Amino acid sequence: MADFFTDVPGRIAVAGTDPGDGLGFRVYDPDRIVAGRRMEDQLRIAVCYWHSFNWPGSDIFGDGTFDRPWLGATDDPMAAAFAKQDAAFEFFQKLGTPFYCFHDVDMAPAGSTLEESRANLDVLVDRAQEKQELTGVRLLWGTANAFSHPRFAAGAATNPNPEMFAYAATQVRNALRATHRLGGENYVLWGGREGYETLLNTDMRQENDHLARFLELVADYKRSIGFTGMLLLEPKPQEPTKHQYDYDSATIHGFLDRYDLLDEYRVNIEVNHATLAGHSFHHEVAYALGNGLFGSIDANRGDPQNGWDTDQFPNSVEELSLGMYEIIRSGGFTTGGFNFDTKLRRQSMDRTDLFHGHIGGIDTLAQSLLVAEALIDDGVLDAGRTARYADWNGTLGRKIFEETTTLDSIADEATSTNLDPHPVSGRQEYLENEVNRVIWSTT
Ligand SMILES: [Mn+2]
Repeated sequence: MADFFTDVPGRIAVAGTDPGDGLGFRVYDPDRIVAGRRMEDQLRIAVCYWHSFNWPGSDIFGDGTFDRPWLGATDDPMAAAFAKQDAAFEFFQKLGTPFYCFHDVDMAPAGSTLEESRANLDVLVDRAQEKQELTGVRLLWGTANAFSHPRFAAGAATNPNPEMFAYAATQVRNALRATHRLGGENYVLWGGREGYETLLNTDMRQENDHLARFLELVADYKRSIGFTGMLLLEPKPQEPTKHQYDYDSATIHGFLDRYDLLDEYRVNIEVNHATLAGHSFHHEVAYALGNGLFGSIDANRGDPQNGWDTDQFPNSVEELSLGMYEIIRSGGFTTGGFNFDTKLRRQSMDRTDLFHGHIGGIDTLAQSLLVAEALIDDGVLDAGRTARYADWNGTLGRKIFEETTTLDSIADEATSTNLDPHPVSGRQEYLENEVNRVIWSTT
């Protein structure tokens, strides 16, 4: 097929060779060594299939605005899927990033039966396999869409009807198998409609039991086919349901612990979902890292002035640097990476807008990575935290954790020594200034 992105003749230039038309990276340089690894291997950037090639630019008030000729232009859904796949791989290759991600129904059209859907997916997976070999582009993760079709209005794994559970299980079985065939490094389960609108019709405990059973079956299946990638759950607090069961990383942590699934799953944290949950991205990353749950990232941000999931391209070094700092100081990604689950704004209808969005977002991540390295080398945050907790290495701090210590023995000693501790400054403003010093001086 002829090129679709005709205004971009070849590979986007890396930093230092910017052609000056905005279609070149200003910071991203795959081979630059940052914190001991190539920048490309630290960031592990992935482009998503769905918002970039499947979504027509529609919103709840209006139809699609984007130039996506494979959507609805032909009566043959397989021919359309081929055209979409050609454009997607052309984009991946021209952008020059190493990974992509997909849902089953993004890549292949759903058939009229489960068997037809599976067969369609198999054909597109064969084709994707050839394109991966040809281009060197790899699969960061696959997933199944068990939320768009009306059958999933009341959820998939948590649907009151076990037939919906079985339908979704079949989709996940097929998508996980496809991910395995394509050498995917992770498999993601976003809760989609796993949540509830009203307790008037919902048994929350039963629905949670069903979700856990689903996740247990998926983990067993993963082992049975020898898939060694990571299984990831994606926290999101609201939307589409009012109460999503996978609210945030801490909620998922408690859920996995309760159902003895902690060894099987980690989290895929989205910047926008972190902020919708009332957290910073920094908080969600630090929580996941601190509890052995960290898996992968969706880099898309929200808009600070509204409360929904706008999935915009990242553009704030301030927002991303501290999360990046936590990731890099913990050793960086293993199987995860930064996926661009990002949507263009509806008026961004030029074909090159998809490049501008990704280029700016990737440069923002690249600059944040440089800041993270500089923060680690500078040491101001680590030194401050170490000093703040230093007394826990002293006599009293150690004694509190001794097995013979009781509440009485602590209280007796505190009383007899007339304990009168004095508070010290948390120095937040000083530390914020120190972070800015590093951000402003990083090149
Ligand atoms: Mn989102």
